[in-house]
Amino acid sequence: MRESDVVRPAASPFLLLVIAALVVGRGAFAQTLLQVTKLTSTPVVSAGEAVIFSVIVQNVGAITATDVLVTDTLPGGMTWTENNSACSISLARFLTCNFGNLPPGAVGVVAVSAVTDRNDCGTLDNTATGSASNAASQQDSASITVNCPSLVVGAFASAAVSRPDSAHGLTIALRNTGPGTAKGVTLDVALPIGNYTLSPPMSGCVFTTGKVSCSVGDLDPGEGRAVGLVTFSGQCGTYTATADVGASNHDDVSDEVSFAIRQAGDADGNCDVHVQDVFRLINFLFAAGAPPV
Ligand SMILES: [Ca+2]
Repeated sequence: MRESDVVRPAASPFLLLVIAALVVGRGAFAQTLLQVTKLTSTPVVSAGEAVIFSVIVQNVGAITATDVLVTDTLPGGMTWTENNSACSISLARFLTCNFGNLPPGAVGVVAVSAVTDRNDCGTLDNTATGSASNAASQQDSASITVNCPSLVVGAFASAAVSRPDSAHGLTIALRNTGPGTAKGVTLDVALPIGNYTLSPPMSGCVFTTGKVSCSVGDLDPGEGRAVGLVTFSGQCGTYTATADVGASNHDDVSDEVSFAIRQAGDADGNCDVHVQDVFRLINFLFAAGAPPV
């Protein structure tokens, strides 16, 4: 075979263009590398407490990152604020930071905070995005758990029926059965009759007409209180006491209890036992009259 018969691979014009573009591109289209880190210093809170996310964008490449931008759609349902003049928040939750040009190693940092409430129970997931005109976008995420309280209340009478000349007791029991602290718990009890005393005594309670109001304070998960009330009424009748419990981070809950104060043998409930009580009982038993109270 003669040498002239050997087919030499010719340098493709296309390949030359690619090489030329790469050489030129090192100057005109050089890329750098961003690193985005999302953090929280408040990974677990109770409803009503503040939550904080931080975003750090760093140029970890070898050349200046240009027009560095951080965007972050923050969890809804609360109003967020930020702490960097390069940043702004629109419509309560849309964070934008223009960090400009970041030389190699430089960082842009912003912290955002908001106050949670009873409607924020659960997990707040959040992802921040960092970008530059000469770097690929990067993302990082963080989560915050918002624990809510769960208040339960029960109203109990010491006896379903008691005598006019004996003490009648009420107990109001309340407990936080949720995973979050109940903040600023209050108890209001509507009291149907007589003058009541707290037994045992309890601070933070104030009596007004027909009512006692107690500032219970915060109740941690599992924590409870029992409030005892005693009255010497003297008035016969059937009564209902209503207990309402609320907190700054919980909806109101209530319970009620009914009890009677009655003389033995007092069929008409007027606190006196007379012959008409006997007739009233007979009338009920044999003539289908109105039932004795
Ligand atoms: Ca009577």
